[in-house]
Amino acid sequence: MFTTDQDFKISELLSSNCKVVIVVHRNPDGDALGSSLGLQKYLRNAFQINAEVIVPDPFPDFLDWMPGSETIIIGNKQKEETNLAFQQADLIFCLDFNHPARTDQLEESIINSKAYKVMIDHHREPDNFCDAMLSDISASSTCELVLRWILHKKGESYVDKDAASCLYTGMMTDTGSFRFQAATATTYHYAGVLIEKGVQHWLIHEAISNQNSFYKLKLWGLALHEKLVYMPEFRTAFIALSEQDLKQYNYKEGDLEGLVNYALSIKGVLVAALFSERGGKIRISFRSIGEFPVNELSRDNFEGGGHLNAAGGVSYLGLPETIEKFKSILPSYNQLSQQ
Ligand SMILES: [Mn+2]
Repeated sequence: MFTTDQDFKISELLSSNCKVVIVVHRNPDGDALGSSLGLQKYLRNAFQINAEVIVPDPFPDFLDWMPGSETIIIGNKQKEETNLAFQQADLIFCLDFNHPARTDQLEESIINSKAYKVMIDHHREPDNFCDAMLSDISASSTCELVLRWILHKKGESYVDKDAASCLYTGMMTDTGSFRFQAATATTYHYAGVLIEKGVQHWLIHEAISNQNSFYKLKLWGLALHEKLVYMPEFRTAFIALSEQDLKQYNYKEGDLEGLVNYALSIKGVLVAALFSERGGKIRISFRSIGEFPVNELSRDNFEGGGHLNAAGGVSYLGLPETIEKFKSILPSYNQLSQQ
């Protein structure tokens, strides 16, 4: 939790009806949007503050049902609104990221702002760029931490159904629908608290999971039928998609979300990766089961990081070269060759 001094400062700012900006990482996901929109609604209910939620780039369509999503400012499209909001801000909440570079072009605005900066996040090794930090890598999600803070402030009565639905979404998406190890007793308890607020959890699961487009399914079909590679000797499976593959099926942001989990679902597989060639680079998603640290694998080899069981990375080599690099590092991980 924040220190007493930090808590006091934040409360003082909020009670003075200050200008608030809430900012999240690029490629905003369910946890980034859920935590920011949940916090936005809570601040409106508890302090009559209309916080501006700013995302560096557009969010996927399957999240556009979220209450408040229509108020979101897209940083790389609405530049004037973005600059104005940062200039006026007295208080900035940095949610679901540990380093300002994860906000791309917004990094400068965050660093240069004179506002009081508050981080709420669950990624490892947080950078020291905020005045107050609620950073806990054992939390399932940033949504869980936002709710923890609200409950600590005895603000539960200001969490209405909309805020609760947003916070539930991030807890759900960051834990693979409450399946991952990161989903603790607290996560389940908080989910219960939110359901008591009126969250229609079955509709949220429906809204997140059953929103496939025809082309997306065709792309997944291609990925699973032709692009899935299984290396039983290293308990590893991966999928690699070229720019051409994505174009062929009318790729839209978010279409690959969750695909890597199919590679991970092969019996006996401990590590899965998805390589996709987009915008002149290779984006990589890693997943693992148990103790295998894909965040370290990504940090050491693919300029990335994240969580023990879920991490991202990037490669500026070509697609075939990137895959060769990935294959070449597998033998150095003893955990993968021991049966
Ligand atoms: Mn998160």
